[in-house]
Amino acid sequence: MPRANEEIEVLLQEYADLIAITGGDAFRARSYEKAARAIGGYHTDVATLDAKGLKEIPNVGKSIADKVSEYLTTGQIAAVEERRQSIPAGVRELMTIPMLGPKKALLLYQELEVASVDQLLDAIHQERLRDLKGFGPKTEENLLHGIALMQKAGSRILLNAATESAEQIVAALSEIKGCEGCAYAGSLRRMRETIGDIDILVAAKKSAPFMEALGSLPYTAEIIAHGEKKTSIRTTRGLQIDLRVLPPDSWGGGLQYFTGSKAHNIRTRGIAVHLGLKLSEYGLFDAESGKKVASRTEEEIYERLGLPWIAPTLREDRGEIAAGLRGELPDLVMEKDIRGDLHTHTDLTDGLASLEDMIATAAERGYSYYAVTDHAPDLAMQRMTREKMLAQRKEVRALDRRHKGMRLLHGTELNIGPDGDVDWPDDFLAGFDICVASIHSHFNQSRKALTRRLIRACENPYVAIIGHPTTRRIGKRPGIDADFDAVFEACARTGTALEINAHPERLDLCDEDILRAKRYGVKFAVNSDSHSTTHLPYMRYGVATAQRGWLTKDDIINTWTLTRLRRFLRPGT
Ligand code: DGT
Ligand code: CA
Ligand code: CA
Ligand code: ZN
Repeated sequence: MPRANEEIEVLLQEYADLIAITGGDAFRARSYEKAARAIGGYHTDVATLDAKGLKEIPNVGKSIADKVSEYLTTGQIAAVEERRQSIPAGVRELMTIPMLGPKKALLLYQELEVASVDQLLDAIHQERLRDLKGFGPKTEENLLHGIALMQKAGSRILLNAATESAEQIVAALSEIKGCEGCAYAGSLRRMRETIGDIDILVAAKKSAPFMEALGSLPYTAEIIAHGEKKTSIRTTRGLQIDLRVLPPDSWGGGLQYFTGSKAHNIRTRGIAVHLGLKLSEYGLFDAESGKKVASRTEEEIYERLGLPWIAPTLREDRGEIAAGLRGELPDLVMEKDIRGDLHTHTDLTDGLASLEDMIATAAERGYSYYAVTDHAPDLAMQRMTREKMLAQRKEVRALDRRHKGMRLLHGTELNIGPDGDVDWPDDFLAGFDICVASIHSHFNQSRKALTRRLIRACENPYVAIIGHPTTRRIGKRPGIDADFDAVFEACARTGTALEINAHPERLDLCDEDILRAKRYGVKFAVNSDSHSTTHLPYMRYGVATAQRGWLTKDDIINTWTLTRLRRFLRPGT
């Protein structure tokens, strides 16, 4: 079900890790890593490309193109298989611990014969790491934290991976004769940031054809349970899918029940009991006579409970029932309300696509404005200079004249330094249409220092948006420890927007932080932070996260008209 691009990305990344772990050439490891990312983010399915087409992918030369072809014909890459032989699988597992690099993993294996996460935990508790060079008490603490983070993420998968799989399954099952309705429910319909398993519902009179079909999909690895009402499978990627077939007349009841959350359902069932009704997966019934009251649609069911229909993204028992009873549910922002993306990159820094390609793809999305915000020089790897920025601005202005329907903004993503300073002095910042500022280093400063740093960035009159405010990476890196209430207060006071970074690995701010920030009167910007044309559609995950934070159009600056947006970006002009 994933594109070959993603499978190859995973494999080449593993190859890069294995090269690094076996002490191979760091430059070589890096070049595989770059190629992995380039292939993963490439706009065309590599399975459709010939050797020449493969070499047109950035960072892909002959040797890597050959490996890709080999994978496409044989399903594996011999060089990767060979490297796998020389390193126990457990050592590779060590590398998946956030904050543990290949060098340390190899050292642990060679010096202490640690070859699994469990063995590492033992070694930490026995304080055996203390004798190793480069492993202090602080490292132990970081490792324990990293392991906890990894175990918490467990087998939950990211929202985009789950969405892509679920949409393919829904499409396949919808084709089957007798299908009167098909949708995904559960945490995925609520668009939670990670998904435990995918719950698919079908409305049909006969269940067998759907159960059969699920079991024989090309990516089904194992059938966990097979029954008349429910079938569960595990995909080749280890993801569990539960399929339930409902009588068409119970569609609304089933959808409401299996969308959850459990906490929301406990509330709705409570209301039903108060009204002398009973709510189940088959619908709403009179408690005494057992007569059916409503079951065909969710709308009917909520209506009979005295509630308006509640958007799935709100169904987390965070006050949505009370708000619904009062008729005060928020008029949630929708993806179509987004008029533009305000944080994107090109291949001038670490993006994979050219300025022209990014802009052309953005225009296809129907945006009325679009900001290019490449990295500023303090992120040294990016080798940015004033000259490069000014040259890019010229190009942006020229392209702006060519794109009739979409206005282009020239911006940058500044780095918030350890003291809260940013890369360039005011006179140079004044030349940008928009400045996003983000933390990219020194994540482990004290809480006080991190808080002060963010607040100083807000106080910079040229900084309009704080990018990925907590810097977390889901399942990989925790967010920084700052006093965010103080930061939210500063954002409201200085008119600085907080980003809702839509990248599925970030979703930063997260739903709960958004709810908290909104109480301070903060404005938000939902941005894709695209590094490839294939990332622009991530916007939908950012919008879903904004919905989970109860946001309306008015809360989000990139739903505003350009005139209103410009006034926000440059107050007083
Ligand atoms: P997940 O899969 O961990 O990401 O989270 P969900 O919310 O998809 O949970 P899951 O797959 O266990 O169940 C799907 C929905 O079915 C859940 O949101 C509510 C409903 N549900 C499942 N089991 C129960 C239950 O015992 N009681 C109630 N009230 N609802 C349940
Ligand atoms: Ca689920
Ligand atoms: Ca489930
Ligand atoms: Zn960034």
